[in-house]
Amino acid sequence: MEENKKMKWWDEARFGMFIHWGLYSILGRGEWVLLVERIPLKEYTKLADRFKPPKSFSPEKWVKLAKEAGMKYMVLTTRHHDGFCLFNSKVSDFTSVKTAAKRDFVEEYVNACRKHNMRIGLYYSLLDWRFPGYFDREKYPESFKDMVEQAHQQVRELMTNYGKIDILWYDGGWIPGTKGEMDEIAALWRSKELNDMVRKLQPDILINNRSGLPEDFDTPEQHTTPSERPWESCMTIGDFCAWGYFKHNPNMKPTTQLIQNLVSCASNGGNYLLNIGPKPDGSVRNEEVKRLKEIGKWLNKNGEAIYGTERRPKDFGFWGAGMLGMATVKGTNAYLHIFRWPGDTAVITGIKNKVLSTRILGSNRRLKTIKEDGKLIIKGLPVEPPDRYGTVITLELDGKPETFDYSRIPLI
Ligand code: FHN
Repeated sequence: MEENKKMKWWDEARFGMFIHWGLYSILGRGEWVLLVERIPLKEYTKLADRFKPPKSFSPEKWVKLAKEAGMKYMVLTTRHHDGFCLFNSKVSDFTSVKTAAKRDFVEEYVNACRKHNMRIGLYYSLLDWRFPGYFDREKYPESFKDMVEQAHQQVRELMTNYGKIDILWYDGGWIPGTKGEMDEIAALWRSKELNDMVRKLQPDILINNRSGLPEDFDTPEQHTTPSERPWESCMTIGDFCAWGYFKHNPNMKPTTQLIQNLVSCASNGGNYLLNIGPKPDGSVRNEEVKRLKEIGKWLNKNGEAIYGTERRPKDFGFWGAGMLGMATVKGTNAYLHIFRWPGDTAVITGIKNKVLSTRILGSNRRLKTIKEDGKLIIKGLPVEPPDRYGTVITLELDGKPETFDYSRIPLI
């Protein structure tokens, strides 16, 4: 399939759900707990005896929540850095299938996604902290080799046993004792060989850039810095270090900020992959559910200004990303996402196009718009912001959105 054709659905999706869930969820101190507390492996392994979500839990609950939030795809940690697999593996006994749960959660998740027409992403951590060779490959060369081999085998299993997969989301490619150069990382994981195999098994799959090779898209983490290539920003709702369930996680971002992050991604042509860290029983904490439902409601009304939007032209942010908010564009429409409501009149500078109509998204009422000295003056707006999370004003333009540069023009 042609490259851009393959990316089309992803490019239009703009919003996805990331899920970090595994043994670490039991301890409630984040997904790095094994390493940061240097828990003896024997002790940590025993957590598998307690990882037994109730029968009533089904990953379908996550899928339904993602749908309600307006998300178009999901990415589940099939295995994080602790090596515990949520899937059946012939090359490891440390899996949810061979321990207390006796369930293949990847299979359940994949089936639930298919049932609800949700695009399917699988996260896989290349590194596995259980291997001494990961920490010191000079001292334990065989162990390092085994870890790499395990990754190849397990990625093959994931790409073979669950039907069509839309995204392979690698993580944990970095290796202690290297300079972290991409070429070096790719050589150590034999990533070219690995990804060739993946593409053979899953011709339409999208692969992220964390195996040391650029592949299909970049993955800025906890920030929304755009890149020239396709990109997706992944973020937690709570503190930056808490992807997996962290019981005490007081800094949950407010819904306004999460929506602004989503708009910031869309306005720069990127996707937003927003994380939840379910509890050990699979349930999602109220603070996360509440925010996701609020975003979903907002998207129900304003999705037109997010899904399928294009990377806005350079400099289009001169006004769009200015004092009032940000802009997204689609075809000959520009959408002004007003986060800081100006009152009954909005003054927008820098738009070159002729404006054919101005409306608040979702309303048929045309707003009076005057073009004066290159400025756009939108009149008759409600005095108070119509939407507390962000009101979208749609400008229908006479062509593709264009701006002119004000920076050298003195004030009159
Ligand atoms: O170490 C991980 C972290 O736990 C989390 O999974 C994030 C998600 O992108 N990735 C790693 C750090 O880059």
